[in-house]
Amino acid sequence: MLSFKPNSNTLLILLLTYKLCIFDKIIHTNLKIMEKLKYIVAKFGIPSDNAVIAPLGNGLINDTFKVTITGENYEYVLQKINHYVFTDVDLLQNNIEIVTSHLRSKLETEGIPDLDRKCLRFLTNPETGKSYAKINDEYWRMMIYLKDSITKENLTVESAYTVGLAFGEFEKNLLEITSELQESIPDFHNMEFRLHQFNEALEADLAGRAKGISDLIAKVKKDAEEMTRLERLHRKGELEKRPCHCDTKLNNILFDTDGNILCVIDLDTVMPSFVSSDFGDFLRSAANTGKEDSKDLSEVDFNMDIFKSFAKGYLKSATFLTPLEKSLLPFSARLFPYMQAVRFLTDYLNGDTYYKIQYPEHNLVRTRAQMRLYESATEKEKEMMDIINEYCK
Ligand code: GN1
Ligand code: MG
Repeated sequence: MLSFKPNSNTLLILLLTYKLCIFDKIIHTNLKIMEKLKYIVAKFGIPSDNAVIAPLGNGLINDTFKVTITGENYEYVLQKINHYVFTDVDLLQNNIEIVTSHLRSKLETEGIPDLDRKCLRFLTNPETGKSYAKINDEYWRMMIYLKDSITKENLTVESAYTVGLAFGEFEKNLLEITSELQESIPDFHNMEFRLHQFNEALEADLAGRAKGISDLIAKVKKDAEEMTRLERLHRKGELEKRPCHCDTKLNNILFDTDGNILCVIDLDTVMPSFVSSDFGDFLRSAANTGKEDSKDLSEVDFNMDIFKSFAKGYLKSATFLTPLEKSLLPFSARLFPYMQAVRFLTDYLNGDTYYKIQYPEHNLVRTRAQMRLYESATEKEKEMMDIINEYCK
């Protein structure tokens, strides 16, 4: 009987052939993905044969691409809507259309030129007249890419003031459409609801992860009652909801190359909420001296200089705030790292079904970083209150 004994050359050739096959498969899959993306672009009436399509941004929910076509005046952003998160796409897009057309007409009245650089514009699917296309079981939308715009991951103390102005202005501009907007994710920033989801996940312990995190569970439970303050004030009729952005990350603001603010983006979660949402969630990312997912917790601290500057700008433009809303701003700066820690931990317990992760423990690492930020903001609550009182004099 013949037996096959590979020598080292044969092994090398086998390995190379294997690698080439994998490489070929990757190229083939990428080509198929590219064909699919071009097909979707064409659905919006844009000739896509020569389109160059590349991933854009680092969102945790939707998939986003930049579309460049030689000879075309505009570049575009193509986005797959995560419809497991935004389950009612019609409601979602309806909110966004109300917001963008309202903001656009305000800017027009003010005589602001070059509106496609100051306000998002979504393309219409000519077959349905809607601002999205349903392709099999996926939902896609396309908008104009703002030329020469940049996002920032880090903020200077000076620009925190202008960003504060911008978010206060954004909320103020939307006050007239309060009754027209619906919740694109019901109970999105409702702390009672998030704690309820956490308790359910803990009870079910689907991924068998509860035993390793008793320290975090204890921390969540210790402050749970205190952190549901806004819902209790709302029930008593003392605190109302207003249109908020509800995802005020720094990278949801587009700047021009000179550092001027062009426009607020990522309008998926614009909905009625407590103004704390925008104030607190912005500081959650911008006032963190570390990263949302820092492994080294000594990097994470709540930066009071950013707080001061952002609060000053925000209070200047958000002239509609009630005394109660103003007095809740320091609490908001604590609430959002806490709420995000609860949300990341819930997803960790559920086996990572909501947030995109880059490694198995990612949601746990994120939770620890957010909890550390919460603790740091808590230590500084009194100092924050003194600053707000000073600004409001
Ligand atoms: C999600 O995907 P992105 O970055 O827009 C999440 C926010 C969280 C954030 C944490 C709809 O936002 O609420 O604060 O991740 N959005 C949704 O990074 O859940
Ligand atoms: Mg978002």
